[in-house]
Formats: sequence, C-alpha cells, structure tokens
Amino acid sequence: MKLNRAFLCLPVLLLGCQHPPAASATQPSRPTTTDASILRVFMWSDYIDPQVVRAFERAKGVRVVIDTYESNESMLAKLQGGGASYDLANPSNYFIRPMLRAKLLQPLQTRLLSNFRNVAPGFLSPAYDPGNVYTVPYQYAATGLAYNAARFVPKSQSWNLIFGPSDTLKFVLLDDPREVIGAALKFLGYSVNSTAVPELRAARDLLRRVVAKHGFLGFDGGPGIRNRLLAGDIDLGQIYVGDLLQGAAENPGLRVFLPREGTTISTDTLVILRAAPNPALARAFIDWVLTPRVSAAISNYTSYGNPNSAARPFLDPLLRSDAAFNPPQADLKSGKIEFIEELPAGKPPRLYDRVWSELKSR
Ligand code: SPD
Repeated sequence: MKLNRAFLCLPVLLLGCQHPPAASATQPSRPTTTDASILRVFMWSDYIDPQVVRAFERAKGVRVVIDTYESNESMLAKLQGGGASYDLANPSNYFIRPMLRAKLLQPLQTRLLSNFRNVAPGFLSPAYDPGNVYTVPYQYAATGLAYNAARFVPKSQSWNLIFGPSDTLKFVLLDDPREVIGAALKFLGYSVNSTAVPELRAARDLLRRVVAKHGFLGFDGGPGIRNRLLAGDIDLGQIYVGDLLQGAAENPGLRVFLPREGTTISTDTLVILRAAPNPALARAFIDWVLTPRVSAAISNYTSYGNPNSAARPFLDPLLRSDAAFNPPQADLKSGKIEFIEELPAGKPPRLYDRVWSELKSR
C-alpha cells in the first residue's frame, strides 16, 4: 500500500464515533492473594476493550484484574523487582529475549490454543520467538506525530517540527527510550536500531538541544499525550498511532501522521509469566483473545493493528483500509518504517542507556 500522507488524518475523523475513550475496565489494582479464579494481567494502558474482558469473566466464571504500564522498561523493572504476581504480560517484540534471559517467561504450548491457527502468516514464528514458543502477537502500531487541528495545523509532516531549530511549539515526547532515540536517529537518516557510536552521539547531541527547548514539556505515555492534546496544553506529541485514534471520539480535531523521514513500529505480544499463579487460565484468555470476533472487537476498540487473519472480516472497514492497520509494505521493505529490534549486548546499548538517563535527568 502506498503511504498516503492523509491516510491517518481521515480515519481519525471518521472513526471518531466508534467508541468512548478506553480506560474503564483496566483500573489498576493488585490482588494480594492467589486464587484459581482470578486472572492477573499486566498490560499497556488503554489496550483492550473492557467488554471483551467482562465477556471472558462471564464465560469462565472468573475475575480478571488488569494493571497497566506505559513502557516496556517500567514493565520489566516491576516484574524483576518481584512482589507482583501476574499471569500474563504484554511486552513488545524487542523485550522478549531480555525477558527470556531474565527467566520471566514460560512456554505457551500453542498446541493447546485452538485459535492459534488464526494468527496471520506474517506474524508467525518471528525472529524474536522462533516457533512461537513463548509469544502470540497481540496488536501493533507505528509511532507518529499528533496534533489538534483546532489549535494548530503543521505546515509539514516532518520530525523537523520538533527536532528542527525552531522553538515556537509546545510538545511532549513519549516516555520510551527506543522511541525517542529511534525517532532522532531516523530524523538524522540512520536506522532506529543503529549501534554505530558516531550515529548515537549525533542523536544524543540532537536530543540535548531538543529537550533544552522552551517548548519541550516533558515525557509522557501515549494516553497522557493524547489527553494533553485534547486539553489544548500542547501543539504536538509523539504518540503510538492507536492511542491517538482513540481520542478522536472526544475531539475530531485530533490528527496523526507518520513523519516523512520514516518512523518506528513494534508488535506487542501476549506472554505467560514463569511465576504465573494461574497459567491454565492465562492460556484460556490468550485463546479467547485469538478468537476472530474477540480479536476484531479489541482492535475496533483500541484502533491498533490486528495480526489475526480470521479477524479481518469483523474489523471496522475504515480500520481495515487504514495504514495504521496495514503499514505500507513498501515502507517496511525499504526500512522507512522500521521495527524496533533488540540491541546486541555491549557498548552501544550502554550508550542508549546513558543518553536516556541524561535526557530524563535534565
Ligand atoms: N496504549 C497502548 C500502547 C502500545 C504501545 N506499543 C508499544 C510500543 C513500544 N515502543
């Protein structure tokens, strides 16, 4: 599919009336007891249709408790810190191997998942999990730049709006190191997965200037950035596309575009944690989510990309034709839209960490 620069703006307008803003069924709370009838899920915020959760509870006679997070890093830190016992988590593709090394995952046993056959061929046996031993794909999205057309309409669709020298706009960046450093690398013409020290130093120098701007109002999660755009507090926000599309219900002026220099994309997965108190119920939930109508209901609610072939007939037609659901193959192939990948161990990843710590401590 050709990358049409209007593709994301139009669906924002048209999909605006699909559903109320996501949030209600995923109120953070953590049970302290283990109980065979409670499923504990740790997932990205605003990432599931509450009605799907309620339907699973009714069908199985169980209770689902969902705690949420806004970044892979905070998810991993909480799991590694212990103290919280979840059955399921929702890491992005590039966090699977680090979680495996940390011995946090247990095999899914996909032969026990009757709906595993619905996974689209392009999402089967990914490099981060050959044979889908530990993961099923859940949803995916590219990352874009969003604005509220009621306040401000950018003249170009470029990262230059925030990474260029001008300091007239108020903006917020995602609280996500790989997204922020990846966007800076892309703006400079490099891979979002670069491990070349001179390229990373150039990204660091650029980001030092960016976070020193008067218009830079900090880092936030996707839903937080959407809400700040809705409130009119900022002109621009880096955002996971689905998080922005959900906000269109409240304000059809919200728009998002994929910057012309290119951007990041990632697949979020469902995994069963090694310490899961209730792995059988976790597996039943994953199988439920892979059911065609359930999978489509989730994406119709969240506005995120759907990796389930059998769900396609039930997807909102507007979403089906949206490049947020179908990233242009040509742009994926050319590397213009690039999957974030795990970094190899060694010096460059430590440089990512150092750059991020410096940016966050300014
Ligand atoms: N609110 C849902 C957010 C989903 C984010 N996807 C992961 C992106 C990882 N960089």
